[in-house]
Amino acid sequence: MKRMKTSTIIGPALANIPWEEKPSGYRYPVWRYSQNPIVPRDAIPLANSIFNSAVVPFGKGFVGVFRVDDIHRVCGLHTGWSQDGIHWDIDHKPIRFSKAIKDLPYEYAYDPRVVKVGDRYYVTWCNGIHGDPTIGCAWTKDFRTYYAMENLTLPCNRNGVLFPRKIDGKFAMLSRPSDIGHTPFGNIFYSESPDLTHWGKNRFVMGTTGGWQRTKIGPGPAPLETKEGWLLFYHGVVTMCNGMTYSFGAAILDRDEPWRVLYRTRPYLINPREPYECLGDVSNVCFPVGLLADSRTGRLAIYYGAADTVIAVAFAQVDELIAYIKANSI
Ligand code: BMA
Repeated sequence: MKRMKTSTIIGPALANIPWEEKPSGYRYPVWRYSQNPIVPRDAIPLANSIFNSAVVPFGKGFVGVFRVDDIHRVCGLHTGWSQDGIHWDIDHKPIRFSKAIKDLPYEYAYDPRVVKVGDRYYVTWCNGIHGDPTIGCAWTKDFRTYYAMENLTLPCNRNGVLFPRKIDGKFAMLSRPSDIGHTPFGNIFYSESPDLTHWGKNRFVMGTTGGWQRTKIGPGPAPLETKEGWLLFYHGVVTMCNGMTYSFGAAILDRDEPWRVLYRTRPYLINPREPYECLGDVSNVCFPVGLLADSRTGRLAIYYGAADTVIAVAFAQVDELIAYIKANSI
């Protein structure tokens, strides 16, 4: 009897995941979409740049929360809709949070992540309070009404990312404590909460090492559960003579104790080298924040902001990628 190959990804199939085969002869496990960038900087009126945005499957298509910096250079979050995950229709007006929590300051919002936990979608982002960055959070079921929640951390913190399921009965988060500026340091930590308001069990996950991840690192899209552990794409920064260069790699975290790092890439997976990654408002940035996965085929589509200006997509096949991470681990 023919045995079905069991899927490495623990999650639903996604038949309409955006996809393009790897160019023949390409050596590495993550490759760029040939039509990048998929969202130009001025896709909606008054946009200066659209980048660092998160997407999830929704209905027959996809929905996303987009970072839009406007022509006043104020950053905000906008909902976007797509049938194919490539062509996006982004709402012209920023998200307005319903039932905003009284007295909760809300000054700016950027770098959203979106993840479904149970029957709610949670949006987390870098939220300005009293001029300092912290992790904002809201939930929605329809991406039309968003309910604001308490901030998930004290300032200063950026890159708050929720896990797609509870760990040991608690909500779980990765985050990257920081400072108020262009933080010259940064390690990834794990925290748990029974209710998304009260947080504890703060554990160190991983820190800077050498090369492309020498200055700081931060979690990217929500971790993807696989049989081998949580697959986490993360950005890494090296400070060069012309500023910070943002690349990304991936790690595999223990499924039950995600603060334990099983493997982590020594080489980057994607680094700034295409013109749209090297030239823009902030040169040399590849910043992953969105991930789609199809458990049937093992296909992955990774959404990343390029040069803080536009959105690009890269693809990978999960088994090939995990084998590469293991073979090239620190
Ligand atoms: C980080 C954040 C990101 C940005 C990156 C590179 O600190 O501000 O939004 O992509 O810097 O400028």
